[in-house]
Amino acid sequence: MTAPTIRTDWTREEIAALFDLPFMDLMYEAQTVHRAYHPRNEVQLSTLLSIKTGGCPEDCGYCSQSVEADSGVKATKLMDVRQVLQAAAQAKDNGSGRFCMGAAWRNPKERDMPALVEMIQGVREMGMETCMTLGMLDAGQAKTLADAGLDYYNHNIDTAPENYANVITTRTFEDRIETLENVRAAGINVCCGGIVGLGETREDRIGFIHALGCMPHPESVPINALVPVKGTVLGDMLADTPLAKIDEIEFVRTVAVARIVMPASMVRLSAGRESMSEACQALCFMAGANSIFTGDKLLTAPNAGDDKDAAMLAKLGIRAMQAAPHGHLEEAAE
Ligand code: SAM
Ligand code: DTB
Ligand code: SF4
Repeated sequence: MTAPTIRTDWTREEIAALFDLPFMDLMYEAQTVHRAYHPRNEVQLSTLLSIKTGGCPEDCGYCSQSVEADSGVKATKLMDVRQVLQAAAQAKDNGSGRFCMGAAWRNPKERDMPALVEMIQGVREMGMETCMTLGMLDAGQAKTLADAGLDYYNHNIDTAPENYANVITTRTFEDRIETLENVRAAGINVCCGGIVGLGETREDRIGFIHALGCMPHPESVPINALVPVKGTVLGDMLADTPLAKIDEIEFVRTVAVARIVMPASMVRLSAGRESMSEACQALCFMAGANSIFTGDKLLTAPNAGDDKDAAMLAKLGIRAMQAAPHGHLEEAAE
């Protein structure tokens, strides 16, 4: 297959038509697009660390770390640089190629910047790619992180623009776009995706992929399945309803449509793997997912764990993708 062109002029109708395809046709197309842009049977491994947990002033309805949530997550201060680097060294030993540091902030404060810069420099010196997710960034902060050597910044749009206010009220969809623009302008690779299973409609999922497909495509697109946490607005609202767990076929469809719409991006099967069968994860890889979070913890929620993942990947004949020297997609795909 000649590589499909990268388009940012997708219409909602085109995306709806992809979602409507017979499942096998959708899977076939997604895997065909995947092979035109990415090495087959390879998955990139990232490891997460929460460098500042809980007490977040934002009210994201899915999140255990919001001050609004009664989830039992204890608020902590920003971790010491030394401790962060220890965790990164362990992730590297476990075969991870990228270390993602997350903070439960609306935005970083100026006083936090020197420690963040040291973390980035330290992780890079170990030969791992670096990623951070710290909330909103202004242009100056994005430049400081870029100068320190940050490879990726994660900032999700989470859901369709028209569904955003049902999930988060303390910021707008446009605030998210502004930070993404600052990150891109600073020369940092963009990691941007969202959550499926928030109780959204198919139309919302179409709007979500449409929004991602019509911006400069993020280099990395995390697709999270909601981890329903007791004490969060959405965890409590969906509990004991038919929407408590997203239909697995619909989840796989969303991954496949993301792959077709953003052919060159890395699509990450993110939160929610712990409660997914290996068969469902295998379908996600077939649908074009080519990145996962490894380790036994995400930020606050449990993850599958290194041993379980190593066994699954071996069973599927999937290899760990080698980290690109400077975090650039073109080099990774060669
Ligand atoms: N505070 C920063 C922010 O929101 O940009 C960074 C950390 S935040 C936890 C990163 C992303 O994790 C969110 O945008 C959301 O997509 C995902 N996430 C958070 N809680 C989740 C949950 N319970 N289930 C699935 N995904 C979740
Ligand atoms: C993303 O899209 N998923 C990751 C990462 N970006 C930072 C976070 C998932 C968090 C899952 C819930 C938790 O651990 O609290
Ligand atoms: Fe805060 Fe991020 Fe959680 Fe929202 S998702 S409450 S911004 S930590």
